Amino acid sequence: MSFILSEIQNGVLILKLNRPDLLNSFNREMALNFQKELDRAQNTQEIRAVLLTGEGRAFCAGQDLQEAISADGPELHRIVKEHYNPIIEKIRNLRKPVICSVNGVAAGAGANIALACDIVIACKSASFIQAFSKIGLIPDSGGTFTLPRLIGFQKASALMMLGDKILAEEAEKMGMIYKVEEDDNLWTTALNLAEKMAKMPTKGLWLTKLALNSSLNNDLTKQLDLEEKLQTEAGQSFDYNEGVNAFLEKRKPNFKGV
Ligand code: T3D
Repeated sequence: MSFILSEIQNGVLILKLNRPDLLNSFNREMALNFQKELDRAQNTQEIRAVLLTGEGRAFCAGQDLQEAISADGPELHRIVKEHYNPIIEKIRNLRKPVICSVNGVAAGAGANIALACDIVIACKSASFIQAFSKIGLIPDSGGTFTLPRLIGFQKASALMMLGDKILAEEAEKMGMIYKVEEDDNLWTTALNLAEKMAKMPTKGLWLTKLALNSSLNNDLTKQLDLEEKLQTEAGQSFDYNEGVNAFLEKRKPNFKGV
């Protein structure tokens, strides 16, 4: 049984974390398989969006703590360097939108992987826990970068130090995630959203993501220069031409992601 279930549907690569008995916590094999799937998404033209979720009642409980303390498991610095850091880099640098459908608890690295995605929706019963402080660790998987930028420094430091459980509706209110759905509707909503995005001008979405990534560090002048450069690139795409012509001809556009 693979720890990552994957299938392509209508241009969407659906990835399901699949260790439900252990709340989809990550061991090495699962982390490396996940990285391979993200590489596949990057290198396959047919894939225009990625949808990430968890099997069973949880989204992901972070690192498999059994593996972390096992004498023959990978050392802690390798877990961070070889498992989580590449996952976060690959999500942020993926030239396709990544939608995360949080179907239950997202704890530790599981929470921060979800928050690294481009759009995060969660069901009402889902929750987010920066669980690291409870076991003497610091938040990894980009959490110390992402969370203060999403919800502000003060809230982020409190959540990271206290390890409070934040329910989905509260997470939405504080800007941690995009939207909350009723439990029964989550999957349909997430899949519809991913399929819709896969039909959009995905090259433009990638350039938007690139600009957003850089906006986290650039000053205004640098960001304006970058927008000029990326807008020029977007303006040379097939999709821009198609989008404008479809608008003027009053027809539906047929975007190709190039
Ligand atoms: O080396 C390093 O660790 C570096 C990497 C760090 C990255 C990290 O992610 S550190 C943070 C690791 N994660 C956690 O600390 C979360 C641990 N889990 C929990 O706190 C709770 O399980 C939850 C709050 C997520 C859910 O609670 P609950 O009551 O719904 O479920 P449960 O009963 O605690 O868990 C169900 C089973 O999953 C249980 O196994 P059992 O008793 O049925 O055999 C539990 O042990 C197992 N499980 C849950 N999380 C993990 C896990 N097993 C291994 N590792 C886990 N992270």
